[in-house]
Amino acid sequence: MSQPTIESILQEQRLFPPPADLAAQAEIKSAEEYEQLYAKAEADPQAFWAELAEKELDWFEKWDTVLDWQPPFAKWFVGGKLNITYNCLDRHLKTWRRNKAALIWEGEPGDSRTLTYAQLHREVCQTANVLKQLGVGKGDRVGIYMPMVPEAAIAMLACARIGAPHTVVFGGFSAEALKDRLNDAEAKLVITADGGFRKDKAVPLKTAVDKALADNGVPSVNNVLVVQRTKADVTMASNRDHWWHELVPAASADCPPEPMDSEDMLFILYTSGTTGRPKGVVHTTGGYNLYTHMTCKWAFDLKDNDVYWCTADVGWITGHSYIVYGPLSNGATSLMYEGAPRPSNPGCFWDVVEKYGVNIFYTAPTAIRAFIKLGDQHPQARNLSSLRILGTVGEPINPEAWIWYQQVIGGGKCPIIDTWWQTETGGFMITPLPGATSTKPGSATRPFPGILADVVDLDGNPVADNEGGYLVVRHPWPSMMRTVYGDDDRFRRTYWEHIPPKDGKYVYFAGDGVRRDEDGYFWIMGRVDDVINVSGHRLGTMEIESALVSHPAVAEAAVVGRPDDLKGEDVFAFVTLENTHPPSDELNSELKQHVVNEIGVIARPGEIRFADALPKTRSGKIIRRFLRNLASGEDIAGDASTMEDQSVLDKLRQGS
Ligand code: 6R9
Repeated sequence: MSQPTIESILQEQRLFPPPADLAAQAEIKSAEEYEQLYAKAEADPQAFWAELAEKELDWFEKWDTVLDWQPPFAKWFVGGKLNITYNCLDRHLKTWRRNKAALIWEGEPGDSRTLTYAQLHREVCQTANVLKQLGVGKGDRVGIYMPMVPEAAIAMLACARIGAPHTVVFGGFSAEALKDRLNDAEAKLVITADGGFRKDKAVPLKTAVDKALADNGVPSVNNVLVVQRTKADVTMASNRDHWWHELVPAASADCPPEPMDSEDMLFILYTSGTTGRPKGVVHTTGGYNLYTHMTCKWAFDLKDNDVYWCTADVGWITGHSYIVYGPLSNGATSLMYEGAPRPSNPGCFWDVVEKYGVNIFYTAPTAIRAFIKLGDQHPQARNLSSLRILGTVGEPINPEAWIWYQQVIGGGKCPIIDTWWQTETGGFMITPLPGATSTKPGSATRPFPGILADVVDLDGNPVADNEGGYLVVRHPWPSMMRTVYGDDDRFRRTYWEHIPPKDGKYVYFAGDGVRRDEDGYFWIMGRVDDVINVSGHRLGTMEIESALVSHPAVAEAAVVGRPDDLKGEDVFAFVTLENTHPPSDELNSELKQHVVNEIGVIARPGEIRFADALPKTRSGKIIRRFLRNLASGEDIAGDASTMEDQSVLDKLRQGS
């Protein structure tokens, strides 16, 4: 791993205090209040979380032990019983929120649907009963491969209702990638749709499921439940495939929530790591419910009459925590949008903000940069005055994009909530609180109360202010991942042994480089491992390399990230070919398409460069540092004397 480099954000000095009127009505009203909460949580994290768990969630049975910490394995609220769907649905039915909009959905073609808490509860219960009819029971895993339609959220909640962990696979993943994930989770059933609408096209999904399941590709799957969305022609296998619209409306709406142990698995979500195989990140029930609830409540300062819109896809952790579980647990109105800005409607996001009077808007820096490019005329032609709070997530936001977001979208009056967190952390870890934290463009600011974030070197020693280091967390928190599904050892190695424990104290290694300034603000500098971040999507370089070498023409491949104005980073691949296959433009395009088939469109390389050989150390390791330099058109940095064959570099340079 290389020491992270400090980039231009170092110079950013501007400070934006919380708007006074917003602070006066906020959950956490001042910097002092934040400091007090932080100090209280730091002094006794268990008491801090127990008090909130008691106050904010409904439990069927109370826990005996707040935290059982046997590093690196944590259990929260041990012995407690609850069901997250009770907290997200049933408890609101006893109040005026019964008829409040839980989900507002806008389809890309302009169709829309609103589900009140009572309606959502009913459909979740019916779907849960269908899952039971199809043989799914507590503990069985269910795959979800869906477009952004209400049924995606309903499917997740229906699984949680009966205690069947879901594993949502982003609809942009290919049949191959879907198959790997379903097999790893040994899913018993898959919920999908014929397709979904995106950028004026009907994108097929069911065909990918058919492909993944063909020739007994996923032996554990017995049934497929299919939502009809695009009305595309699909093949329905008898005895295996069932239409949602035939089974769900006919099912009973009576389905009591399964009492779950606080530590029962809620879901598995696959994410990229440093090896070729994606990791199944395991989250459990009680701690995840509490933490997504609290972070959503305090960082977005949810008010009961707010319309809250997170633009993520439910296939990512952001969709899980901040479209579905966090907002619904708070009784909020969560908006889901199926589409994306497209040439025929570059202002579609702002139409949605205006149409529903969105108050809280949460998106990614890559989207913000795309909006800047599309031009100010689109947001300016709409009334965005309802907006009160703006959030961002997924990658470091450059100060220019931050300021544009604050000025052009927020009209200079909305705090920018830059939330740093990960699939593994379950919820926001470092984030401003809108009424309490003065923001600095490009900084995720301060840790959430209860999160003991720190900056250390590779030996675990503290790093001075303003010096780059590794981001770690010193104390377990309720929504931390519990393990890598089926691989405790990988969990331990990846997150808890990079930085050696000191005096028996383990620290969580996030994989990000960071700098903390003199005010205690964190400036995330990006990944320090072989993970690249393309448009906020996490991709393992090894995953893409494995995909490339699975093609018969490829002898060896090395993938690095290249800085990209729009996407943050782009995939750049160096490939050496078998001598049976001469280089050609056709082969170059074929290899790009091969990666799309193996992983999905999000992993498509921006550039593939053919090389005679790759730069390697004497022990045979590819020197990615040099390739990163070459990909971004920089001079080769550092000492090349450890290289086995110096002429390789000269050739690669000439190629560029
Ligand atoms: C929620 C999510 C996690 C990685 C993380 C980091 C990057 C996320 C960020 C950010 C800078 C932010 N990241 N939020 N970097 N500022 N506000 O994105 O989860 O897909 O697991 O990605 O994304 O590098 O380590 P995930």
